[in-house]
Amino acid sequence: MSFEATAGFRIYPTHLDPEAQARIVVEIQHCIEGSPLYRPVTPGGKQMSVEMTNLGPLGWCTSASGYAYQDRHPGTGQPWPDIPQSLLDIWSEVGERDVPPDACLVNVYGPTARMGLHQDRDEADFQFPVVSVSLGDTGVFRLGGTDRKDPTRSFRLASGDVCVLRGPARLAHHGIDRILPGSSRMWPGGGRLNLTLRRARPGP
Ligand code: MD3
Ligand code: FE
Repeated sequence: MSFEATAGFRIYPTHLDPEAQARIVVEIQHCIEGSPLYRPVTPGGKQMSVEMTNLGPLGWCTSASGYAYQDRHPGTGQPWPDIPQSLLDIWSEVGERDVPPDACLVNVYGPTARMGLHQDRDEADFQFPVVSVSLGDTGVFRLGGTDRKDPTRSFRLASGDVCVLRGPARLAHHGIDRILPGSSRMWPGGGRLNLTLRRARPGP
């Protein structure tokens, strides 16, 4: 089941049952062992409240020198772990059948973490969708328009929800206002895990 919440923004509520959610949580925990979470610094010099790491050929990184997709973990210097097949399957089912994602950003939110309103525009081709998988505590997600001043709407993203952004929503401003601590026990110790699958490079 899915519905188009607004043009180009499709939500698949509880797309993943609790067993599938738990399997992905374990896979991500294993990935994090070799590719540890870190707290990035924005080009403005502020520490983000969200912890991040990446999977796949390319990872989205922010540092004092700007935003970029990079092929190595900035802390370990190692390539990012592969994107698990479970996530590739979700992408081909709800996102894009013919071209695989080459980047998966892992965001971990503690009880007070948030993500300010921004656009995702570091990818080569905005024709490709973005697929997001939410696990653990519910996130209060805000979606606006292409113009920063456009009106915004708020949606709750709960554990197991998958959403797809394409077309008019692909360059919309968006962010996470807050999470609802204690709303799920899926992420060990509490908190919210968001996995964002993207195609960073041009298609083949
Ligand atoms: C709307 N992450 O990593 S996922 C991000 O929940 C990011 O961690 C949020 O925004 C999170 O950049 C939101 C949902 C999402 C992902 C990509 C989008 C919404 C989007 C791209 C365009 C418009
Ligand atoms: Fe984003």
